[in-house]
Amino acid sequence: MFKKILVANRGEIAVRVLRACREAGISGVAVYSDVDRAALHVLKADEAYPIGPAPALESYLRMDHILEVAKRCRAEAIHPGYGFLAENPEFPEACEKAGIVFIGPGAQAMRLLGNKISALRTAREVKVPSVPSSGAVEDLATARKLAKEIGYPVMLKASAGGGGKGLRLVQSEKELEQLWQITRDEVAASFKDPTVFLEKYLPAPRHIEIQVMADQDGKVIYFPERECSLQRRHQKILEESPSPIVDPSLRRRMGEAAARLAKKAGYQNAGTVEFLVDRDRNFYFLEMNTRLQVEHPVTEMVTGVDLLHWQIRIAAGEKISLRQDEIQPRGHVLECRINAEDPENQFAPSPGRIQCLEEPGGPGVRCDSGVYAGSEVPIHYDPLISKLVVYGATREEALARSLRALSEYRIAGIRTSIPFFQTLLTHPRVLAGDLSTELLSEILQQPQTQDGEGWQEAVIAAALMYQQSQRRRIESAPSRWRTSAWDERC
Ligand code: MV4
Repeated sequence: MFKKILVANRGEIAVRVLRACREAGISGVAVYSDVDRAALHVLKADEAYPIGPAPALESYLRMDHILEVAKRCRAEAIHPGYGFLAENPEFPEACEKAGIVFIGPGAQAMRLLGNKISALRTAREVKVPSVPSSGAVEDLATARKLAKEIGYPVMLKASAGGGGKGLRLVQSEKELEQLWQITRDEVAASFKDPTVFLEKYLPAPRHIEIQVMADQDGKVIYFPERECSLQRRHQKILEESPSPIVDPSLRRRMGEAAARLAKKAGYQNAGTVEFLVDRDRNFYFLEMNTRLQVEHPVTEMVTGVDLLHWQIRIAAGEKISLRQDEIQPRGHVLECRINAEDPENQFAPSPGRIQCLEEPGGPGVRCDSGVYAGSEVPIHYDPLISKLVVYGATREEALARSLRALSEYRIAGIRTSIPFFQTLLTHPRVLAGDLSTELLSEILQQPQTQDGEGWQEAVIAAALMYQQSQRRRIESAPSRWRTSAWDERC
């Protein structure tokens, strides 16, 4: 086993990895940019070293600086977290050259799956369903022809895509003509690989993903699904497991499909296979994320498996000793991503010093945080400051507990998305589990819509569990949730 691991990240995920190291008796090394000198991940580490100025390009994205630190402090392995260098195949290559283990997949699998066209091809080879799509499209004439074959509406996508960049819904040939060059230019400016392709558009799907874990022996296991349909600008907001629409048969079919793809790609370590699921519960492969994801605690809490523990052991060459049939969802888990942003001002970033902080606890509550009272939230990075992950025996209990935990959560000095979640978790469609990737923008456009059917029972169940006294407060303005005594002190 490794004696020392360097964490090439910051914030809550760096803290998460450092906790896993401490539990395993491994020394944890933090790296930090100038503005993160006193960040929580630095305080939680056994050693910490500076890697450059605040802009990520000059610090957390500097492979050379990070590898220099790793060599100097004799770290045997590097955990990349998510974002930054996590999905850059040049990083595992550079680690290998430096004789350091990269805790994640190999560069080859990362390249194969990072390219959406080759990932789709690989999926097809192992009979993982996907929506009808084209291969690389070079010019407008070909795009016209292929779009007609697929049938409108279609989506224009970047093969190197991510974060919604170069993603366009195209309703007609006329629109294709208008959008073709704009999209091509945008993709060429955003990615090294300018390739675009077309896909049949699936209206209002759910986004459901499968966590997989593969060891160096080629054993692949899959975990119960996470539903991540509630997103804003391609950023997930709320995640849960199990999905309200997945039954044991669909869970097994999606899991086996994900495991087949991982195996075919020669995948190693933790990864996530994303699917779109339509109203008839057909699932279609979307893409594979070659990293540990933000929402991994949802899977940890619903299965009791420590994913970091296995990531580290697999990277050290250990075989997975878990049996597939041991991995079952138990109860229900919800995760709220708490961002330093102002929900009353179009979710504008809200950096600054955290004056006071009171994180929730109690039954079923796990708060994976990257901040402390007095710490600074820099403007330079992702706005995620913590994840509120809540377990309940049932979905209703998880909802009621999440609302209880949100009501305990106090952060002074910056704006956060906490009040927004208090509204979101009482929305009829959310209470009913009637989710889609388009729901959040519908809610934001018209906050009090009450459409959708069959939600009444769930509303009543969750609301009753949450107590009558809280009900009035849920319906009132979010800003009224603070106690004045606490506010005065902070
Ligand atoms: C789609 C789709 C509908 N049909 N592809 C968005 C991000 C990128 N990873 C793929 N995305 C989508 N691809 C087809 N053929 C709808 C989306 C989509 C979406 C997917 C998952 C989660 C949130 C989303 C929000 C808008 C659109």
